[in-house]
Amino acid sequence: MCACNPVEIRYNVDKELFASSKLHQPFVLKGYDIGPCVEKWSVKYLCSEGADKVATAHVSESPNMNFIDKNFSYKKMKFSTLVQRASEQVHEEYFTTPTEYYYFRSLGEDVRKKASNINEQFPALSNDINFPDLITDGHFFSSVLRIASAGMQLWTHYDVMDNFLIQVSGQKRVVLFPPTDALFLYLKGDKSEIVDIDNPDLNKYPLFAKATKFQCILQPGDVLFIPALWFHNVVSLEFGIAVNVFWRELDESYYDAKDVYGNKDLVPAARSMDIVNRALKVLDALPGPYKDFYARKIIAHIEDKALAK
Ligand SMILES: O=C(O)CCC(=O)C(=O)O
Repeated sequence: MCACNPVEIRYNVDKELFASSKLHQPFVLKGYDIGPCVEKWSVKYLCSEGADKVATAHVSESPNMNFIDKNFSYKKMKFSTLVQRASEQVHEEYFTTPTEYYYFRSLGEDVRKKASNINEQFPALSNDINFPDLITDGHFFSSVLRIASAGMQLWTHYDVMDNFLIQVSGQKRVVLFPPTDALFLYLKGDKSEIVDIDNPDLNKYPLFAKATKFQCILQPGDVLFIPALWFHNVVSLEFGIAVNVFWRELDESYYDAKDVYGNKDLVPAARSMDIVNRALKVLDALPGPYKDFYARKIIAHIEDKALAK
């Protein structure tokens, strides 16, 4: 049993209230008309609409894909092959052991310079989907097509932008943790080191016991609001298709101009991290116990001066 808090469910969201940031908590928006994609996006339709495209998929023998063991590889294939294979994989919990799990997230035309935009990469598909009418004009950043085979679990991570995750087909479990849990999640960059959040090794990760889990099961047609910096871990309970839309809540100048994924730390945060790393090098000049003592003093100082009270 999961000691989880349910993610709030809403059937209506007031645009002004949303824009005022008063709703900066995850919620599942139900009953929003996301368009004909829910009925139209069958495997056959997707294969025909993206038939000529080449796609790069994450492929793994483990359902629990993660960057810590790097237990997946990137494989290039025809988009239609990817959709076909991803849809055919059966998760062992249900039937038999699959040989491969697939995960696809669309990328921009120039993967290093441009963020994904499904209007450009999948123009025919983009006509079938309505994004929630809640994003402030001019703040849009990217739209990403995501395809996952049954059982696929995506590592716990945060993004620096607000995000609507629009579930088009298949059920999906999403577990979220608030940004204030950052110290309990053993971060490596934007990802948590804890790969198995359902059976965590609490000897290795004792602080994880303090984390606050929020959970929802997305159904086709549901839209999940994932605010910037909220950690999320996603399990596709079935073969699933989703689109997510990222947008910038803050002024553009806060964001790294080279960020095409929406996950590079904000410019002042990245600069602060560089300065901390330089400070740590300075501290290295001290013998062990002195270094430890001053490191603790610095932690106390940061806690006092920078954490929200
Ligand atoms: O649903 C997925 O496949 C992943 C969602 C995700 O990580 C995101 O929306 O940022």
